Amino acid sequence: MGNNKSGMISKEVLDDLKSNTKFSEDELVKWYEAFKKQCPDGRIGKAEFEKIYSTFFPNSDPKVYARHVFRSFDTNDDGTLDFREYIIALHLTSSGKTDLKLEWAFSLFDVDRSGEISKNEVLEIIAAIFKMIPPEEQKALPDDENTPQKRADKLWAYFGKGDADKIAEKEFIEGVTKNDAIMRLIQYIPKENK
Ligand SMILES: [Ca+2]
Repeated sequence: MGNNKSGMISKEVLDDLKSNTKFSEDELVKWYEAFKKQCPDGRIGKAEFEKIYSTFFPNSDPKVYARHVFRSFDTNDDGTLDFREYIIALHLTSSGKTDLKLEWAFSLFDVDRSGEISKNEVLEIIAAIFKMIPPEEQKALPDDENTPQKRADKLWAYFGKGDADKIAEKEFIEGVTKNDAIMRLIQYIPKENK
């Protein structure tokens, strides 16, 4: 991946992105051209990624969340993402419950990559998600979801876990698939993108 000398997006990457994002072929080709202009070596760094992510959330602070999203895709820890990872990182966060999205959501919460998520990891990510919610919208949240701690407690209760328990990937994906309320707790989608 990323070694495309012609400067064109490869068919393999294009097909993959078409089936995993809401983008059309034309849009993806345009995104790719813009990406190559900004990142001629075909890879984007963490700071640049955070900057772009921030433009999608002008009324809140998505930096911490963007950092976690970046980490979840930068699986070899080299501090960069290629075009495919970049597009999926930016847009997997939109609506839907595809397998890819749920596997990714698990990796987002598994901060230390241990293969299980702890309540502390959940709290850390939910706190980052919370920062993306504009203050106006925070005020309108239900009483049992209006702080990161309450949200983490609620999520843990859905899974019937004690504070020291952990959740494995399969259990996490099954839980989220069965319960829409969990999905609502673990993501924030700005109103205009819904
Ligand atoms: Ca973990």
